Amino acid sequence: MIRTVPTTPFDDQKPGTSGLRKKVPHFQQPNYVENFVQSIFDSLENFAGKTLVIGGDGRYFNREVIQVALKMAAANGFGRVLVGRGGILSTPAASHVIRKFRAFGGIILSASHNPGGPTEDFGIKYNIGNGGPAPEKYTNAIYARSREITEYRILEAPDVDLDVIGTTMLGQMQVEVIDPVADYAALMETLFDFDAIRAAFAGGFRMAFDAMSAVTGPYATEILENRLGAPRGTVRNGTPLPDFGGHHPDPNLVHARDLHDTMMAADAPDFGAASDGDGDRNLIIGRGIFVTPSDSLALLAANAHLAPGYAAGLKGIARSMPTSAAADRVAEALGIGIYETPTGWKFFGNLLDAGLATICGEESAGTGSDHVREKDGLWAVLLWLNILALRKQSVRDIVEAHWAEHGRNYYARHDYEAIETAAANDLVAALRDRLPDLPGQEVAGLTIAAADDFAYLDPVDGSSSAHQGIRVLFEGGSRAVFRLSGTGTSGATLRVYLERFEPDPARHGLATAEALAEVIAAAEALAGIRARTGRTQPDVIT
Ligand code: VG1
Ligand code: CO
Repeated sequence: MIRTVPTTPFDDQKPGTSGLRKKVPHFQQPNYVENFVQSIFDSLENFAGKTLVIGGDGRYFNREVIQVALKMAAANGFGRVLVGRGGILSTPAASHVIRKFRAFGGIILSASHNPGGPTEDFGIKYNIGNGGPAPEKYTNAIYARSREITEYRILEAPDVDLDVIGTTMLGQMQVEVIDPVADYAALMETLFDFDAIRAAFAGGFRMAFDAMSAVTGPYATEILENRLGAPRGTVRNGTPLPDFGGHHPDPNLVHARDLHDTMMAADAPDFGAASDGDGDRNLIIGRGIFVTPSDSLALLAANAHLAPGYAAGLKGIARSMPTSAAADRVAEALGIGIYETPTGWKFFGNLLDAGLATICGEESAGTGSDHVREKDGLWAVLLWLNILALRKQSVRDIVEAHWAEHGRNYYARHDYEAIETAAANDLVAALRDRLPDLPGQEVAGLTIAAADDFAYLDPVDGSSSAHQGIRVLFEGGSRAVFRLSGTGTSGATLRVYLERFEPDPARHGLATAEALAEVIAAAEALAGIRARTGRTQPDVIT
């Protein structure tokens, strides 16, 4: 029986950079999940009888929300739902399943790199039929609907058994529990030279992959160990846990410290990698060398033709605005387009659909291509493996040769987490007010060439997005960018992105902090971070 349940709106269901993210107890308030899911359905049209994909990163509360979403999909008239076994689908795998089965859309349950558990984070995101995160016109409509919702519809039925592959009926709706790994693994085989990678492992190539007790474990084990022949144990922390073992499933040098230490040791493997809670991010470390995500994007773009899926070359490269300009130099060298978008994967979808870009990336350890419409952690790892297997050089040699050819973009991001929201807003507002006066000024020995509040005009659909980050460009190509996070769940997080371009190979061996010292000082002088936030240093440097 379908029940129509009266409800009252919540005023805080505005999706952020990547869906709605809150603490679990917040989501557990009566009707909180139901309101948001109904708001998604209410803002969509013509989905009666169509297919929806549902899956999540396996974190605490995943199964409960999947049951609610299934019963609400049935009550709202979907014809079929594909759901990953155990409620599991990595974000890129969900994107692929939406595309492969030509689904109407998908609901992905994840708070990505944020911690999980009864008092930690949860999230809900809607993806459209191209497999990508809903663009702003959808998320704005969902939010508007959530402000005026008065009722939701749900089927009264027993829970669906999510642990058995097969098809059952939920009212009039078919529920297919699918293998979460199979379709994705098959896709990877079409893109990369599995024979070459297999030969490398057989020849003694060693790798460490840290799945961080998150969703990528089963995918990495199947692809790296079962299909590519990497020795058992190559995948560490490969079993997804609802609380990620109490860790932040964030693949950076702070939270993936063990992997970092492994890779800096004298007997380090040839290649180290990690992925995040929902499997869309990647961390790349060679023996003794960390590769910044911005450099990784540039290197992957420059070498992608070595993989069968990209042998025909790239149509273009897209990067988020705060990502370093290393990829721009590759695009220039290849004679292809480069696109600069606001932060968040939802802005890449149109460029990929229109065939303007083939590879996209963000400084936050997200890289991907037109094979799906999400960033894809394991994809980046496999492309690296493909390149390493064919070039037969170390990560360090490949990276240093790249710098010698294109110059080096020294880069770091400083995060100030859980600061007071008002202080964070004031800091950005004060910078914004000063923008017109900044050009020509000298700060900490650097001269400001230009400064603006980044706005994006989508070249495909003409939509615009303002206030996407304060950019301060210095003479000589250095840059500081300031923006507030749209994925945090407590207070505000200030992100300061710092970059310096160094063309001279004789100066490519500096420590990042040393190379960026002037830009860091200039950023502090401009924004007054210490005085405004009370913090003397960032919580996380990536
Ligand atoms: C962060 C990153 C951004 C990324 C987003 C979602 O957003 O900076 O690059 O697209 O997370 O990634 P923000 O607004 O907190 O800076 V994930 O892996 O959390 O889905
Ligand atoms: Co993620």
